[in-house]
Amino acid sequence: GLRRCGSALAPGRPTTTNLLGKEYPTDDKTNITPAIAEKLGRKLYLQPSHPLGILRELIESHFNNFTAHSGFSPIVTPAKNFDDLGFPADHPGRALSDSYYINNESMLRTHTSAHEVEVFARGDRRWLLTSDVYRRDEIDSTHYPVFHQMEGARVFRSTPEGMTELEQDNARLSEHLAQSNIVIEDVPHSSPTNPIPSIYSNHDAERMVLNLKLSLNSLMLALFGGRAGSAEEPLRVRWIEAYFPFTSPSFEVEVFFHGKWIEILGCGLVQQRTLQLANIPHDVSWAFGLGLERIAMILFAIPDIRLFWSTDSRFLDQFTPGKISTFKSYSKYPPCHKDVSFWLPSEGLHDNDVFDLVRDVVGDLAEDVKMIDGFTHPKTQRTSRCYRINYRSMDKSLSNDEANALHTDVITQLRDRFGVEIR
Ligand code: FA5
Ligand code: MG
Repeated sequence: GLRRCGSALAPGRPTTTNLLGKEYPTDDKTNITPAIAEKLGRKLYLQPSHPLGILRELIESHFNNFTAHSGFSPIVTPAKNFDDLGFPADHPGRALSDSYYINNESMLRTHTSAHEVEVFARGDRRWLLTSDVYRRDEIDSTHYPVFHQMEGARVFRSTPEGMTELEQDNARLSEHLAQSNIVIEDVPHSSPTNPIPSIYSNHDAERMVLNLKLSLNSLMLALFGGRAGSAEEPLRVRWIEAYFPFTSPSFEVEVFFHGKWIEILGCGLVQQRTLQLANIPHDVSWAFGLGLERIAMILFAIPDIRLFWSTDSRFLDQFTPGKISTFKSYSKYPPCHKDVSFWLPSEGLHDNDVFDLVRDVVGDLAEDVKMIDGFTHPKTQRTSRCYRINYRSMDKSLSNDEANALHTDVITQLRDRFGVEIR
């Protein structure tokens, strides 16, 4: 956790922070909160009877000839998370409002792609990597500042032999999919807005994108086939053109579930920069990154993303290693809405600062937080905002007194930390 040592330069900010057993100096970039620090090292995805662990093993057994990595430290340099992957200097993801920084030199990875260069550099040619990732974001039933991703990649030699291997694999996968109850809405393998980089010949790139699509469609079938709807209803998968700085062409994959399209993953052909930094400039690769919670919430019918962090046996005891089962809600305790209105400080305040403060002060007792009103006074030019916080425990009924006490803490901290003027 964060240790307050009292610095004369930055009163109130601890001078060091201890994360995963190591002491890190803090500085003007530090924005990691104790609520986040506490999540490091939980390794939910390694617990065999946790839904995230069950899902990880399912995907690893589907890609059974891939090397499965886990346990890479979440603390990385901004260079690994952004620069090495070609993120421009002004990319919004780098902002303090979007990412957690420990100090100027280190941050919490925002995606598993942060490890692409080092895993390619080890010489792994088919690999998976699972880990916790961290993003400052809104608070609701599908967003949590810590979630889990799995990265996967497959490297090919851009030689005639490499491409023959690719074609054989494409033929095998196509045959398997042709016999399955799956409907795919496809996009072109490339387009003027989703171009093939010059290191790839057009012909090789087309075959690699096909391999990527076939590999991921067959994963979607393994995960969702038979569970998407009734037995007669096919699984519907939709491919969409996307953009990532480290792949091109790039795509997103969505699955139709309970009447909605759900974004499952991003993927594409790996850009030259990554391959060069990894010392494999003569090879080509595809890569994907998928969100484990998104998939697990569907497969296990888990209604709220906070549940993954529950230590309540009524949650944990429902799951069996190796098995997808339907979660039965043991509680829907009454919600309790409370509003807070305030004038912003002159320097303004980011929504994510408010959300993070709520998580920090009341932990998982906040179910969602919404900005419900905002205006600027025409004469004074001061801005007012009103946030509605929905307090609800997943484990017990919260009394109105308890909710009031939580809300009072939030208001006090908003005033003390951000200098807002409560209305
Ligand atoms: C990425 O993170 C890229 N690194 C993915 C990638 C890897 C692209 C390799 C190309 C090659 P994105 O931010 O879209 O992309 O996140 C990927 C997936 O993580 C999403 O499709 C979604 O399933 C999941 N995800 C993203 N944000 C959240 C969130 N706040 N909560 C839960 N899951 C999320
Ligand atoms: Mg996305």
